[in-house]
Amino acid sequence: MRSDTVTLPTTEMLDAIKQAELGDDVYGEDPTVNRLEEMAAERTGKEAALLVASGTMANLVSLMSNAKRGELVVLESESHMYWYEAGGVSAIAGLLPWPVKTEQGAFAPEDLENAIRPRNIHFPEPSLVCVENTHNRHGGTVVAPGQLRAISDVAQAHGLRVYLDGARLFNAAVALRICVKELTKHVDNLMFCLSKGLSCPLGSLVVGTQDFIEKARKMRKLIGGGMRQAGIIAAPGIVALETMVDRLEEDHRNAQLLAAGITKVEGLKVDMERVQTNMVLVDTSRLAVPAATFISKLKEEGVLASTIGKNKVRLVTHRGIEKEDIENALISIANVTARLLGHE
Ligand code: TLP
Repeated sequence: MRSDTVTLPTTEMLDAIKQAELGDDVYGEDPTVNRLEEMAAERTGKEAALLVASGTMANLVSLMSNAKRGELVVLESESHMYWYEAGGVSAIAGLLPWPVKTEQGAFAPEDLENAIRPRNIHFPEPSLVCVENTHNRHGGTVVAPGQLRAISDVAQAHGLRVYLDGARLFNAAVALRICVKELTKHVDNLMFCLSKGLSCPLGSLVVGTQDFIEKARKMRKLIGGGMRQAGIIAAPGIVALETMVDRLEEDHRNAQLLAAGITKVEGLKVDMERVQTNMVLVDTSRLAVPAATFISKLKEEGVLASTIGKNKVRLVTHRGIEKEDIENALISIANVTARLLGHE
């Protein structure tokens, strides 16, 4: 349960890879890539899409295509782009990240308003606001359409674009039981990942206007991301969009089960309000050891988890983890915790 990125491709995906019609995508001639890009644009209600190798690359080419070097980008202070992308926002895109704190991932309109600095000779030009949905470090929390609209209203009033890191966008739509377009209509452009809950081996899609995607295509080439017979990546992506979205609900049910079980374990805490999709954040601060020690003990019991802070453990449900696995994991979690508390 370290991450939904560990999911392996289905047999149908492997068959689709074998049978994929291929061409050179840098010439725009891979029919399978073209089909996936059309599907991605259609699903999200945008004009065009671009297949890239990873979520990090999707975010990077999007930053480079939305803003010019030296400009300011407003990011959520716990966002993936700010925390986990090796500083590409400044090291490669040349932007000044302006982090803003939130309760559960969605900017409060007044906080966003305060972060957008007036146009002044001293300040970098603000050009972009980035939102993450679902929000990873907040525990897979969902940013609802109303919140996105409020964010977009503030950004628009100041002439800024809104970009969405939708690595787990389909989890958000499934959790809210709405069409994904209800979430994408409030942003200018976005990315979503095939390689997380949707179970593909790799790949992410950047989506937006025709002009934006043309620029992103050039930026992808610039950073060495132009791919040739990329249909072998696109083929499982098509299977994923056709067959893997609705099943995310099962991961969400398992996360609820897991979280509810952990709340009953003395010594551990879970904020159930944050358990909205396929993640569970566990507060281990009552144990005498850091979260890293807790997860190494869990590993000895066969349960893999990750830490996202000194006293915070992240567990992610995904395809391949069944209800019985959750029940077994709960037994291990209870045993390890009892031992650490000296109850055994
Ligand atoms: N997140 C990974 C790790 O990097 C932490 C995970 O296991 O959750 N945006 C968001 C919201 C993400 O969660 C991730 C991956 C990315 C972007 C980057 O995607 P990749 O790993 O494909 O570069």
